[in-house]
Amino acid sequence: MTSRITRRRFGQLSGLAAGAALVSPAMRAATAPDIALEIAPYTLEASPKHHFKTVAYNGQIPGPLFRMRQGQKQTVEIRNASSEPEVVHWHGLFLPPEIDGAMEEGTPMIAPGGTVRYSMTPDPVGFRWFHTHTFAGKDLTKAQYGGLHGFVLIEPRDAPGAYDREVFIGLHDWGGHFEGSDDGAMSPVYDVSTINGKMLGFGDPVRVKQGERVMMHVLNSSPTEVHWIALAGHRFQVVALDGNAVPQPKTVEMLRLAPAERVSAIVEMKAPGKWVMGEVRKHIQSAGMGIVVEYAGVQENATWTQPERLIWNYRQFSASNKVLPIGDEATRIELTFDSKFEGHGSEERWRINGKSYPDTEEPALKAGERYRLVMKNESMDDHPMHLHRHTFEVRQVDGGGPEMTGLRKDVVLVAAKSTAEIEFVADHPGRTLFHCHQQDHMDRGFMMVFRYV
Ligand SMILES: [Cu+2]
Repeated sequence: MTSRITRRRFGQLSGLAAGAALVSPAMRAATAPDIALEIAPYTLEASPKHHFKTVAYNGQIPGPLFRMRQGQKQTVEIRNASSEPEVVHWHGLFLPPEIDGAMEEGTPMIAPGGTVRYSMTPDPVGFRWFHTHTFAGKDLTKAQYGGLHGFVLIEPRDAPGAYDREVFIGLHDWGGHFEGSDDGAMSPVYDVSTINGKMLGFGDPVRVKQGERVMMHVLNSSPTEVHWIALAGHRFQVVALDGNAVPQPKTVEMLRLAPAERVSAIVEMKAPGKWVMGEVRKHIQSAGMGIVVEYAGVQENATWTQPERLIWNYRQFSASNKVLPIGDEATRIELTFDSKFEGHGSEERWRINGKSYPDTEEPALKAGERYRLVMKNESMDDHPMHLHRHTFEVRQVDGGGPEMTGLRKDVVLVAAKSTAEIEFVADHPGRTLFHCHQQDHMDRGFMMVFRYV
């Protein structure tokens, strides 16, 4: 315990906002928090031959799973035992900006050696997650590249799920370096890809029994990569996207997850054997992105079957046929995404309406009003756009088709050279960050803040 005392630095009180407080050892001893996080150096062993020196939550990757009840107050204590300032973002929760976990909203950073304690009220119900929200720049071991992430499940007060087992699956990519792409700009590429911190064949298998219905909560915590996941011999009944129940559950061959997206899907275990669940694209599965799903009592090698095509669309889960409610005219906010080439061998500068953060516009929202973000992506890249502290409805993707309803998310992948439209009600006053979840893009200006007036 002495190490805790010597690491404390009283000079770091500045910048602490309401709701956060430095904790004395006496206070800590008096009441144990519901949620305790320690951020500290860690070496990940993805396989005996692949080690990554990084930083982790509570000495594990992925970090811990926190189960919470909706509306039941949680005390949180975060100790930063790393050598860099840190901040923890609660992704998909409706929290005040002081604790949401983005300095752009006003959450204070936790200095090295510092501890913060605050309380939060978990909402909404569903599969959420937490992760670091720092800057990496050219250092592809930092921020989201470093794999600081963990799972949150906010459970309703009643209603047990219609399944026998829950499994949490986290996708990540490691060992990134910049490489020039066709257009001359630099993008990260990776050496190793993992599921729950392990390369295929090196982690514990997911153990199941015949006849079980298994709820798979899959999170893509990759700093920059979209991933496609299949489970050989099985199909996924998708019941929730980004933790929110979909209007039309659908059974699909594979899942597509952009960075920060989550899919919750039920798998019926009715094909006894030993199977690979992993990236559909061979080179990424070969780089490690896979996990074995093993039925009880089966002795054989794990089997993979290669799907021929990548198939996914958001629309199939929405209630496209529903008649839209009358009179919910939303105020349109037009946002054009593009990038500014800054020379061969450089990363581009990302822009929203011609400006990069911190110079981006700060659109004003009125509490209780409905807004439609009309996003025009003029770039050659797909962008996973994330709105903090709110849930939105996906209304249009890929530039057209009938209006979609009922598909509630907090990240939407806006395809290259395409448009997408989302709507949300401004019901959580306070500064609200909106950004591309690709770490290299947000680091290069792809962020803006909405403010309430
Ligand atoms: Cu982007």
